[in-house]
Amino acid sequence: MQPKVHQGRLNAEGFRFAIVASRWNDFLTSKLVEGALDALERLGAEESAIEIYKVPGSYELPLTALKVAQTGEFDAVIGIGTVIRGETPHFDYVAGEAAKGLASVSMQTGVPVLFGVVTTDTLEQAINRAGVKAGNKGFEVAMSAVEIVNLYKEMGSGEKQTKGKEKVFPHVV
Ligand code: INI
Repeated sequence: MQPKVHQGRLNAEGFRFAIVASRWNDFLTSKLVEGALDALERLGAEESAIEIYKVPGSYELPLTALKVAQTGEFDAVIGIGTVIRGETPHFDYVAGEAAKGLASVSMQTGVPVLFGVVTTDTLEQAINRAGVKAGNKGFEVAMSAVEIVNLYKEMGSGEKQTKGKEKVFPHVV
């Protein structure tokens, strides 16, 4: 069997991206933002097609992402933050609300909202995920954003899907 496979290309040209980034643990979070910008640039996004919104902590990411998504100006919103279990008794609340809230913004608005919040048990694990040694979660999440906007664009422009009914992903058409 060879079923038809749908997957997004890695081409950021023509798309607009918002990064909503927490300032908490900024020495790591700023590395994640740099990683995301690096990926978007390498995949062809224009500098003018990217805007960054900074918020105090990861708890503030969801509502900010909602307001950003509601502007209708962006094809995807990338939430970025760092929450370290060892650093706070609030870990579960902050990390949990950020994850639930960002997912809920996606579902409410139809705009893809990517989860680029590093949640770790230790500072060392967080350092490892911020590309200080290798691998940068910000880079990865931006790649995912580009892939998903391309997938939704393809789905939104499919003839069968649009015939006689409203488009499912109006924000990317
Ligand atoms: N916010 C983070 O993004 N990471 C953390 O590790 C963190 N800690 O440790 O508490 C954190 N707290 C702040 C929180 O996100 C809110 O900004 C604050 O509670 C005000 O609403």
